[in-house]
Order: sequence, then C-alpha cells, then structure tokens
Amino acid sequence: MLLKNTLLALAGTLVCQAALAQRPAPAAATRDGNPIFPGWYADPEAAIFGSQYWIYPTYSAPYEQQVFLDAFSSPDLVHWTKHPHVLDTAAVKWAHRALWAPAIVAKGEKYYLFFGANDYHPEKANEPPGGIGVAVATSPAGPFKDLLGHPLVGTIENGAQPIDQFVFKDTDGQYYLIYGGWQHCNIARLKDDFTGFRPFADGTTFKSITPEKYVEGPLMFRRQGKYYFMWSEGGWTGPDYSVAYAVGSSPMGPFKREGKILQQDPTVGTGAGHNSVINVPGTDRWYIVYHRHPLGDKDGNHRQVCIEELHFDKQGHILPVKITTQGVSAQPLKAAARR
Ligand code: FUB
Repeated sequence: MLLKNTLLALAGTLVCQAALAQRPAPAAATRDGNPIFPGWYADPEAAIFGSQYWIYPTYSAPYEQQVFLDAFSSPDLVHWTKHPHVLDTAAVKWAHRALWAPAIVAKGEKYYLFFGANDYHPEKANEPPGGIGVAVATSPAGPFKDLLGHPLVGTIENGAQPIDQFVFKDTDGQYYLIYGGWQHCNIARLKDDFTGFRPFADGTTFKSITPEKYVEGPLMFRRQGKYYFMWSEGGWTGPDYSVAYAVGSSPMGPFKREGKILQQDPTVGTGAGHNSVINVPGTDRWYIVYHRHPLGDKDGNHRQVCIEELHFDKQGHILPVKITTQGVSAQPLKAAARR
C-alpha cells in the first residue's frame, strides 16, 4: 500500500511538472498598483534620463535616521529597481540629519542632486549650518558628492525655510531654484554651474512668489506656453495634506491659486501631497507622482509613493485627480531624453 501511494504521488508530480513546462511564461505585469515600490518614502521627484524613468524620494523616517537618499528607476512606470544610498550624509560634511525632498537635474555629462538637510532653525542656540545643498555625480544612480562644502541656501529669505527645492529650466536656458517651507516660496536664478545665484536686475537674489494657502513642496512646468506652479497645503503628517496649483505667463508669476487638484480619499488613502510631474517626451501624456498615508495609519512618517494620470481640460485647467490603488498602466519610453 505504501509503495502504491508513493508511486501515485510521483506520477502526480511528473504530470504537474509536464503541464507547467508547457504553460507559456506569465506576461510581464502591465500594472502593478499603488504604492509603486515598497517602503516608507515621500516627496518624490520624478525625472526621465535616457530610456528610464527615475524617482528620487525622501526616506520617510524620524529625522535622525534620514541620513541617506535612495533612488528608483523604471523602463515603464510599473517595474522599479531600487538604487540604495545614491546620496549619504557621509559625503556631505555639513549635513547630519533630515535629508529631504531631492530635486535632480542633468546638465552636460553630470547629474546634480539638490537636497534639504538638517531641518535648519537659525533661531535655535548653537544651530549648525543647514539648508539646501547640491551634490554632483556622473550617473543618475550616484554616488553623489557635495559640490560646495556648504549649503547653497543657508539663510532664511522672505520667511522661507530653505527646504523643498525644485529646479526649473526655462526655454531660454536659465535654471531657477524654487523652494521654501514655513508657508513661503522663493524663486532665484541659478548660476550656470549651480555654485550660487545671479541676482535679478533690481539687485535682489530671492523673490517671493508665494501664492494663497501655500505651505511647501513647490514645482513648476511648462505646457502649451503656460507656466504651471504646484505646491502642497496642510500639514504633511496629517490626512488633509493636499496639492493646489496656479498658472502664470512667466516663472515669476504672479500666481493666482486656481484650486486643489489632489487630496485624500477616505476609501483609498490620506494626506496625498508633495508631488512631482512627468510628461512623456513628444506626447501630451502626463502623470502625477506623489506620496500618501495608508488608510487608518496615524504614523506621520508612514508615507508611500504613488502615481496617477494627470489630465487637463481644453482651457488648460488641471482636472482633479482621483487617487487609486490601481496606479497606472505600463508606459515604456520610446525617445531618449534628458531633463
Ligand atoms: O519629508 C520631509 C518634509 O515633509 C518635506 O520637506 C515636506 O515637504 C513634507 O513632505
């Protein structure tokens, strides 16, 4: 009896293996859902380099543990590869905590990663330097090394904490730094080598472009000749964190708030904010990449990176985004491009 049962089990295994061998390989996933990669990450900065999408997020953890930045690359917005520690505070002598909200630029043969560090509070006694720094590498995967040896912006200008930087390149080739926490947003003209700033014609370096209800997390892009300015509102640890936008005719504005386009959905997730935008080269296809909290999770650092399609109406208004668990379908990159 024992021998018979063993032979039957063996025969069953062989039949199963033969069936598996004939079955076609599973098709590559065309949609992987939100969040798009595992782990607690926030403040995603999205870019396209060559035939890959890249995302540079904040590692979302207590400030003392935020001593590195990871990056993620993908050929299609669905399959993501992690590149650990593209920047580490070991490579930046003045940065020791709270590495936040990276911004990435490719220029010449180099990649420049702008970051906030130390959660700078100059009103505190013995506050060491902190603010916005810039690091450089020859690959988008790093390793990035400090460019300056000191912060690029290490002072409070127009009331803005030097965090949450975004680098915008205008059609004339001028790069702008747009940044600011504490409900104030500044714009400044970067020098070509990113070592400092070119003052405006009136002699000032930092100009406020703060719109109504602005809190932090600014970004800018151009579409059909208009300048779109987006930012986050509310508190990032809570459920009401959200994204609003304005449209202007130049990077300097003025920017009048149009309204909120990204926010929580009590059936999907909360605190949806601090976004980035992707435009597939040569198309009018747009995506919004952002972070949110899982439903019912009250830990402010529990933030996950998600993606949705972004649509405009015929007048160029951004349509409200519905946050989803499905995310987006695969969008392989055809054209090689650099931002
Ligand atoms: O991740 C740290 C901070 O949280 C960012 O600088 C803010 O924009 C908020 O998202």
